[in-house]
Amino acid sequence: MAQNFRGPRAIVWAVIALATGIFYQAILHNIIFDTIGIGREIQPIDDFPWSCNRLRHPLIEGCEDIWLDSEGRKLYATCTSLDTRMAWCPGGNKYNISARSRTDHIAVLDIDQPGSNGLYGLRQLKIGGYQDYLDLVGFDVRRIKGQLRFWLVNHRPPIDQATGEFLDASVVGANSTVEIFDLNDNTETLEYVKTIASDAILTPNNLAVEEDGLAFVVTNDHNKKVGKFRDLEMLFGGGSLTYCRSDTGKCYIAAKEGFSFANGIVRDKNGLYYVAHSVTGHITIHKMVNGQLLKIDEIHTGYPLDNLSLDTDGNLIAAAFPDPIVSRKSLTDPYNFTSPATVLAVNKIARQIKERGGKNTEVLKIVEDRDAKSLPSATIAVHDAESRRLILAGIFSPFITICEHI
Ligand SMILES: *[C@@H]1O[C@H](CO)[C@@H](O)[C@H](O)[C@H]1NC(C)=O
Ligand SMILES: *[C@@H]1O[C@H](CO)[C@@H](O)[C@H](O)[C@H]1NC(C)=O
Ligand SMILES: CC(=O)N[C@H]1CO[C@H](CO)[C@@H](O)[C@@H]1O
Ligand SMILES: CC(=O)N[C@H]1CO[C@H](CO)[C@@H](O)[C@@H]1O
Repeated sequence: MAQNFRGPRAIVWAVIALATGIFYQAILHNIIFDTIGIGREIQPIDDFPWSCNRLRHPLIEGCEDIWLDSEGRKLYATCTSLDTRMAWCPGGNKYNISARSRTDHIAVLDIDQPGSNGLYGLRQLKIGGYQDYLDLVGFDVRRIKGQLRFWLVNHRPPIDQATGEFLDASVVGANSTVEIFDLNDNTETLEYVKTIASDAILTPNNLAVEEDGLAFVVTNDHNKKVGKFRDLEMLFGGGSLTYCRSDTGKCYIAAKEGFSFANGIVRDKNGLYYVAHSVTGHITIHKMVNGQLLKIDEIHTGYPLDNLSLDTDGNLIAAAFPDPIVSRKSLTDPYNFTSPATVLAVNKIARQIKERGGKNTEVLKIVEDRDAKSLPSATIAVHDAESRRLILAGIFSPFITICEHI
């Protein structure tokens, strides 16, 4: 009998070994070396040619996303109190609706005028024509006929239509929508235009708007709004891209294979979309073909990534976590604990992809802060090509940082 079993058992073990090998290659290797970062050298900030300053004010706490108006020379940021971020953060499985401080707002800074207090005239935009409260995270902006139009991801708490009471968000998830607003520059008021609500806007993290200001693409960081096994998506991947039209309000899922916590997204002038995968550290490049956002190439950065931005010279900037284990600590005690941060750049990304392909694309580390001296626990970095400054913010950071090139 024993003889008889040897054959099948050997096959079973061979299959397990093979599967483990593949798993190791595909996933574990990635987790150990890219996600957790064993053996990665983290450099002190003094190794880099930047002089960095922290800006502290309640209006620039918990800024998830920032957008630089390089023409109007203003910086816009979606911020709220850290207490809110720790209570209500559907992407991070935090669902306590009542613990929100309801202070979400868009902060504005005049980026070329530091002023006597060094806060760049910090203030917040007013909101017009919108009755509800906004729960802000990622956003994008386009200048259309001289006016700035904002697309804001809004993690609305779910509401029972019959009673008007909140539903349990840990059971049904957030009711995430995209809100469109036009900025009235004279009064600094965002005037409500419309809401895009769709089942395809599932777990939105960030979005990128097309040049024409009509179509936009949303990253969903998970496959499901809630659920027992949602965290396993961290290991086995999850997420998708949703394509929407601002005019018709129609949305559909336009790519769903091969994501691992789809996070930041940007679109370049040639119509290519770049998507950051937080867990694997890959940046995938997508092109619209027959209504689907086809993956045409990818770049392996070797770092767990967060949000992306493109500067006016076509350089891609990525905020990365060099030490995710320490980063987790800064999520639970963000006032007292800032995690190390890394900013990566892929210069002239469109040209590099075209000429060398994703595999041979050069990924540069432009600044790193091992000792968390100056940078925030950054989830977004933008580069102002005109003044050669970097601006960094973090969803769980009580300040933002501006770095000048020296
Ligand atoms: C939600 O937050 C409120 C107010 O801070 C608190 O009283 C309550 O216990 C929290 N609920 C849960 C489920 O953590
Ligand atoms: C979600 O928001 C949309 C847009 O305001 C609304 O029509 C819908 O009823 C909301 N659904 C829930 C469950 O809150
Ligand atoms: C704008 C944007 O993509 N923000 C994301 C940055 O990363 C954090 C942490 O992963 C996400 O929660 C944000 O949604
Ligand atoms: C242990 C510690 O330093 N706690 C501090 C963390 O930050 C908060 C808010 O600034 C302080 O009140 C705590 O004392």
